[in-house]
Formats: sequence, C-alpha cells, structure tokens
Amino acid sequence: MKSNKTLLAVAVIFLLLITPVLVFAGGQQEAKPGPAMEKEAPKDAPPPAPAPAKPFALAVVVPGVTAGSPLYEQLVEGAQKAIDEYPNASMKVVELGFNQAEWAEKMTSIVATGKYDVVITSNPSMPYVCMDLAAQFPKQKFIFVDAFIEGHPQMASFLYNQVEQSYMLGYLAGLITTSNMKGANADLKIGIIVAQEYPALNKMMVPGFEQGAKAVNPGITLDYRVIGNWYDANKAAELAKSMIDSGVDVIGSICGGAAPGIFEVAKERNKYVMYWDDNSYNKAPGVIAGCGALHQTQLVYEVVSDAIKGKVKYGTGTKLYAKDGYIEFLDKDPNYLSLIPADMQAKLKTVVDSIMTGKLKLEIPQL
Ligand code: RBF
Repeated sequence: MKSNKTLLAVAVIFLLLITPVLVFAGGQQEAKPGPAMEKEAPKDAPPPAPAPAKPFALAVVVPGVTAGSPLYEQLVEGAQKAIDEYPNASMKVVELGFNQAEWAEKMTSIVATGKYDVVITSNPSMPYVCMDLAAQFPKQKFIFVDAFIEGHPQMASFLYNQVEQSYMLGYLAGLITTSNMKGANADLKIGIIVAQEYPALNKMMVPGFEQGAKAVNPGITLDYRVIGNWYDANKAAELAKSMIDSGVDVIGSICGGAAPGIFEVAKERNKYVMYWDDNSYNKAPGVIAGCGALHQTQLVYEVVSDAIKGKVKYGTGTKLYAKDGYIEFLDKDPNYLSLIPADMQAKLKTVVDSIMTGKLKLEIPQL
C-alpha cells in the first residue's frame, strides 16, 4: 500500500515535470495527453493546470476604408468572430485609406512594430504590396484573402473563383435585358461600372459577366466604364446616366463606396443593378436585381481560427470554387423573389446549380 502511494507520488511528480516539455515540444500544435498519461493519473487528483496559451496578436489591415466596401466589412467581422473565441488572442484594425501610393509605407509601419504574429488583409494587390516588406521582416507572417500568391514561406493566400460569381450575375443580367420587365428595353446592351482595373477584374469578373450574359443571347454587348477610385459616387452616377442614355438597362457594380451613385440613377430611370460580394438587396430594393456573394466572413473566421492554433500552411495558395461553399448567388431574399419573374428565377437556378455542382466548369485563369 505504502509503496503503491510512493509510486503514485513519483508518477505525479514526473508528469508535472514533463508536461511543460511536452507542450513546448509541440510548438503551436495542441499538446494531447498520450494514453499512458490518461491511465496513470489518479482519479481524485485535481486536473493538471492547462499551460497558459501563448498570446496571439493579429493586425487586420483594410486597404481602403471599411465602411461601404463589402469584402472589407466581412474581413473585419470574420476576424473579430474568431478573436472573440480565444482569450489569448487580440486584434487591431488598421485602415490604409484610399491613397494606394501610401499603402506599402503604412504597411511597413505596422509590421515594424513587431507586435503582430500575423497580418491579414484583403484584395488582389496586397501580396505584391507586401513583397519587399516580407523580405525585410522574415519572421512576419501574412494571410491574404481575395488574393493569390503561392510558394512564399511567409504567406498564405485564398482566391475566389470570380469567373463563377460573375457568370451567375451576367446570366441574370442577360435574362433581364432580353425580358419584358419594367424598364428593360429592346437594345441588347448591359453595362459594368468598375472602380479601377486590375488582373482579377479584367481576367475573371468582366469576362465572366459578359460570358454569362452571352449564354442567354450571344448578341448582348457589354458597355464597360472605369471610375478611377473606390469612393466617388458622383462620378459613378455620371457614368451610369451616360450608359443608360446609350441603351443599357442592367448595370454591374464593382466600385465599393461609389456604388450608391449607380443605385440612385438606376432607381430614377427604372433600370437594374447587379451587385458583387454581399447581400445588398436592401440598399436599393427593386433596383438591385441580383447579388453574387463571397462568404468572406466565414473564410476569414476559419483562417484566423487556424492561425491562432498555428495551423495555417504558409507557402500555399488556395483556390476556392463555388462548390467549396464560399461563392453563392443569393436567391432567397424577398427582394429578389418579388422582383424577378418566376420563369427567369427557374432559368437562373438551373445555371447556378450547374456551377455549384461543378457540371458547368468555369476555370480560374492565370492572373
Ligand atoms: N473593393 C472595395 O469594395 N473597396 C475598395 O476600396 C477596394 N479597393 C481595392 C483596391 C485594389 C488595388 C484592388 C486590386 C481591389 C480593390 N477592391 C476594393 C476590390 C475587391 O478586392 C474585389 O475585387 C471586389 O470587391 C470584387 O469582388
């Protein structure tokens, strides 16, 4: 009996001594008790105190301004949701503003503090904005969503297949412009107003939108205009007016905070808007006819949770297709259901379903 107690005491002391070593050796992985540990621990002993989790600091960098830019709003929301679940984790949101010439410098001042385990940011230009900086600070890790880079040991990236998203929106635009809906005319013209040009836009979104529309009627043409920034709603309104004057009845909008200018003009003139990135039907009911969402809140929540647990695979670039669940045409909203005639909804659903299942294959081009 006595020797049993002594043995038990020795085992407990041994376990207490070895636990920190096991946790340390596991690095950022969670240390799991092995079967031997489970068997030998006495039943009435208090559970060993968990090793205090290492603090984790995240910088959430918004390349622009959060308000009015759906993917940036989702970036902040998803990160906050993950951070709230881990007491050892904290985050700071930094907006870089609309002057893109200042982004690299502002990013450097964030990283140079040495405070952040990981920097997460969103838009296709950001891996390149951070490239020199990464070389300067080789311990800094970066996560890019809505961007693509692979093979860089400090960087992980996630790119949406925006050909799929844009094809869905283009198909609906094609159905509307060839329909008898109020405000739709006999011209086979649709339009797209964008804030600025960049490879993901020029190689995925614009061609996907056009291809979708042409799948309804190959005679449809696309009027394409560029604002020059992500905030000027007046310029967006001017471009929308001029497009509508030339016969356009459906306008795609990819221009962040400038979009309300398009909504207003389309409302006055009884025309329709196709919207990228999130559910915005309520911003202009009866005008916004289709929303193609990217589920960036969910993606960021998942990847930040992984980052806190040390599970992100740096060096990888992940391509996300509609069938992976991060891209969706929002067809359950009451605004959509009451605006779009049932036969058109059914036609669109067939196409959306074929994209979601991967039956209609729309590949991501080399950007
Ligand atoms: N999207 C926004 O909604 N607001 C912005 O301020 C914004 N700035 C961008 C700046 C650059 C340099 C690039 C390449 C993209 C930007 N985007 C912005 C676009 C965004 O990443 C995405 O492509 C669109 O929202 C369409 O999904």
